[in-house]
Amino acid sequence: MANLLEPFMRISPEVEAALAEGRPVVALESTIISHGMPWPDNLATALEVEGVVRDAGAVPATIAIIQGVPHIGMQREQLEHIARRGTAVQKVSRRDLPLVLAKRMDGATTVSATAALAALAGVHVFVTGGIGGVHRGGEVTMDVSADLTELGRTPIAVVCAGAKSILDIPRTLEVLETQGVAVAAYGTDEFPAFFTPRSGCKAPARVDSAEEAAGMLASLRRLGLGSGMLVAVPVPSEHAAEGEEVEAAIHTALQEAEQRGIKGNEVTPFLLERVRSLTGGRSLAANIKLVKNNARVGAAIARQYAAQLR
Ligand code: PSU
Ligand code: MN
Repeated sequence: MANLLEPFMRISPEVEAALAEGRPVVALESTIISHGMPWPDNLATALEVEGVVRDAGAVPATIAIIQGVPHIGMQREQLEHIARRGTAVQKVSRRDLPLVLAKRMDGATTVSATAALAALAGVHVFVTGGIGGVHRGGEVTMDVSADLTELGRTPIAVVCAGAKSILDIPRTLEVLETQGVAVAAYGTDEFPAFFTPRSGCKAPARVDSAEEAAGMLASLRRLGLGSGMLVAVPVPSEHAAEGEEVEAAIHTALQEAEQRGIKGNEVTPFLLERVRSLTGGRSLAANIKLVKNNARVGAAIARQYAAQLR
């Protein structure tokens, strides 16, 4: 019988060294690469985001599963493999981890699976674009992303640009409260809605610096609650997509999803792709810009957090 305690993850030497020395590390997800953006922009963006994290003084740890082995920190060829295969790669949320590992499959990890693996590896700051949430109509379908329950039980700070208005943002905030997730908007009182800084929802809390966000993370870890936090960074105004254009595209995409009976974990990738194509790629440009902005903020939080632990 295989030894159950055998190391089952591969942590890259660069990430391993940073963790051992208490230097800042930032986790990055891979479903955004396989299912969130088209080839070849997805590979270019993944590499650029890693570069932004490095330039800001932290070590990037992109997480994906290669032949059943979770990788914390990826080689360029591995990133390219996931990016090229795109949606042919299995999308992996927390529930999919046992199967994908047991069957030695490749997998692109969502926010939920990435957060779980990052925390196991000892990484506590994680940057992405947008998190999953309660889908519109979720009070009937119960389509609520595992990202929300993950944040309720994993001690990690997820830095994002809020949630897209393909989702029901007020109910997403309600579920985050139920899950005990500390939610703070970064430099604003309003919870941002990905392409635009405005969602019409007040954020439960506000932080005005990376130092303040890191202080929240340190308190959360000290308390040992086991739950996580969300730092929602508004898209910089010069990169905000045209609000009305994106809203119209979202409205059309939601109707199409309904007509075509799109269900389960295919809903989010379907909506993202339709919004991208209906806006003639303008939503993709905004998406890339805001992920890089989140990477800068996340790396600053990771640096402050590492400094506070010293
Ligand atoms: N929202 C985005 N871009 C993305 C995703 C969400 O704006 O790429 C991806 C993330 O990986 C997120 C996942 O964790 O979709 C959520 O999927 P679902 O709604 O099926 O839980
Ligand atoms: Mn879902």
